[in-house]
Amino acid sequence: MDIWSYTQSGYREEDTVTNGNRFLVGNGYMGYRGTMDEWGKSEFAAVNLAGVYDQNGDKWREPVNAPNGLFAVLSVNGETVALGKTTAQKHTQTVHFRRGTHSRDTLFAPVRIRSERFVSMAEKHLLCSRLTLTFSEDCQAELLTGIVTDIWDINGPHLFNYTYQADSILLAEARTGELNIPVAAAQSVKAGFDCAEKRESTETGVYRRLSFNAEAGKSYVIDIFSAVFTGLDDKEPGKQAYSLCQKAAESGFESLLSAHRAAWEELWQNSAVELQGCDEAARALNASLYHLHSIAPRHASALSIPARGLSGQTYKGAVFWDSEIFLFPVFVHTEPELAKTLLRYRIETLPGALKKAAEYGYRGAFYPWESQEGGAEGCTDYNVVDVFTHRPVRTYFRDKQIHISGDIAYALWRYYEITGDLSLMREGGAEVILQCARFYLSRAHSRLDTDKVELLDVIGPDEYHERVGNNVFTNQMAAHCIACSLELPELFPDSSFFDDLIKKLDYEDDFNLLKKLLPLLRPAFEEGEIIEQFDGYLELEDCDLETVRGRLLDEREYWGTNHGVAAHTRIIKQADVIAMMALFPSQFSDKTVERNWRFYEPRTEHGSSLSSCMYALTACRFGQPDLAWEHFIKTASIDLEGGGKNWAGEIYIGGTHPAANGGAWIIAVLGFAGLSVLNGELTANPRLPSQIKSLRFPVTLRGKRVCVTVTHDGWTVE
Ligand code: IFM
Repeated sequence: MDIWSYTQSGYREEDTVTNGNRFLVGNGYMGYRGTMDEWGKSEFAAVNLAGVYDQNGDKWREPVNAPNGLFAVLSVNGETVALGKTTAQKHTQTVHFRRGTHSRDTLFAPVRIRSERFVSMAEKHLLCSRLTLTFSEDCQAELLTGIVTDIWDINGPHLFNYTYQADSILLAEARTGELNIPVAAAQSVKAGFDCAEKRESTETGVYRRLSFNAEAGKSYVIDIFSAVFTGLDDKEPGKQAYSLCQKAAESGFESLLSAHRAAWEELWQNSAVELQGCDEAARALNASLYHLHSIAPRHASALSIPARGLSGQTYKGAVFWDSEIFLFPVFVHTEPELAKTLLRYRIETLPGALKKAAEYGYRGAFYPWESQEGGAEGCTDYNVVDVFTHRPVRTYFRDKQIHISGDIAYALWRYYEITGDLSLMREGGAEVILQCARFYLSRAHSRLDTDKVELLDVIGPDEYHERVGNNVFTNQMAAHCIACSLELPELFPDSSFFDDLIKKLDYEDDFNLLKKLLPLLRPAFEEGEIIEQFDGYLELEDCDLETVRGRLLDEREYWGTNHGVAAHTRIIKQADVIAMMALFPSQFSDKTVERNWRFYEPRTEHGSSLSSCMYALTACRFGQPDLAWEHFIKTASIDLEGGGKNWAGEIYIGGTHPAANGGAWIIAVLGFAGLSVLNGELTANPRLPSQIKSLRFPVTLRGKRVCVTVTHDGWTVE
């Protein structure tokens, strides 16, 4: 088995959507779905842009898809040749993880079409594709290629007032509807043979037709380059796109590919985990890291990663807690600069969080549950559509999932703990922590009849139980955030930085109140107890998962909300108490973790791709890595298998799964190898499952790369 690529043979129409995700190529600036060269909007071809959003009317706000400049469809003797419409005798589609490319090889009766495509890791605005056409008979061939502007959108269209230019470089320019952001795509081609060229613009884009007399047995190579710029990159995106395409054609495919491959190779040098003992797992882990690298915002200084990466507009292209809890750990250990980029996004979007808190009548920072640019809340009050009535259902993710602020504070604190670097705290991280703590201060309820302080009416990670009281995960996150805020002064003993900040935020009284609040809010746990997920959880119906699943009337039905099948039972969507234990390992004994694991795991639907990672990690911690294995495989292979849920009620939620991709690395490195880094000091505590012989992986420590090797007999570091 080649652990550095994944190939699918044969064509099945029903795989179109999943393959678009599975075979995605990207570079953090944009993602190109794994579709055929000749496909368009009906096959969900898309060039998804990071960080550019638009709202059409009162539809959901979502990221913008750029015009597709790699489109190319062949006609042979006047007949269009297209997968899905023309019968293919053989067809394979491959994603190459190490080189960061996509390829297809399709044999139709008159022609074999091969292509190799990449979104350049060396030049963020550039997409490249090489088409090789080999004919089995002499014929008249015509390749229609150009920039398609009639593109797939879930809640679009988003681009208006197109203008086209059709000289040797094609150019399409438009503006977004809501914020009037210019978006431009250009295309150039280089054909390695003589052909006649005609150009045209139509309602669906701007094209060129390359016609030639093809000879049987001969191969014809055409290189296509497309560049995308927006008004967020440059004042004249059209000019930039045009000139980059010109340069790309001059440089040529081979040289652009080699720069791209070198950039990918460097990423792998910093991150590849060599897993010996199970090739399938090794490949799934490579696939996971491949997907993470393809969407990591290396081009920006303050940007985060949407929950479905750059695979489309699902989940409104929004950033969730996934970034801090499932992606940040990978980057802080392998590429700390990128971890900073993710966290700077939260620092920069603090104004959005302050505004959201104020809208709900609270003080401090209440971060968006689904964060878009500038910290705009993308989550709506009606985030699910009922499959029976087709009506939007009132959901409470937006207003009640208050652990989000604590999750962000948690990651900021971890960044400091792991790296010992205070720069992020100075750059605004400390202010974020203080504002998040202030939010919990204003959100907490104190009771007059007891000295208890509570967080009522919340949703924890288990979204199937809405509006519960004292979800322990939430209380623990809030308490941790407050504890961090109280520890902040110790980080700056000799400077006026902290005092100035307290003054600026008028925080003195709050600081004193937080000192009182912390012991009242912090959950207390008894050794070995089953921790109740929220008040009253243990009084809910205790039935098994299959019983609850059997109550579904429609497989797309949403399990949560008032009427959902799980809401009145102990069946939970995803790790909740166990997620807390995974994040605070020193606070729970192995015995307590194992008891709770064995209680909650059978009651967990794992309806979220975030769930298994937490169960696997904790199983390693209590010394049962074999219990973690299945969860690891499920997490790591999610995007190869096309796993995960595709529907929440009638809302499509498919795409790639960055949190699971990060989760795969977390299980391997923090779980199986038991890596822990504190203040630049590294230790490991190997817990390898029987399927794995050894793991070898790089970690970046204070700017230096060290390599850790873990076997069943111990560990070494070079
Ligand atoms: O953040 C998650 C959430 O925990 C479960 N639903 C999907 C979201 C995005 O991945």
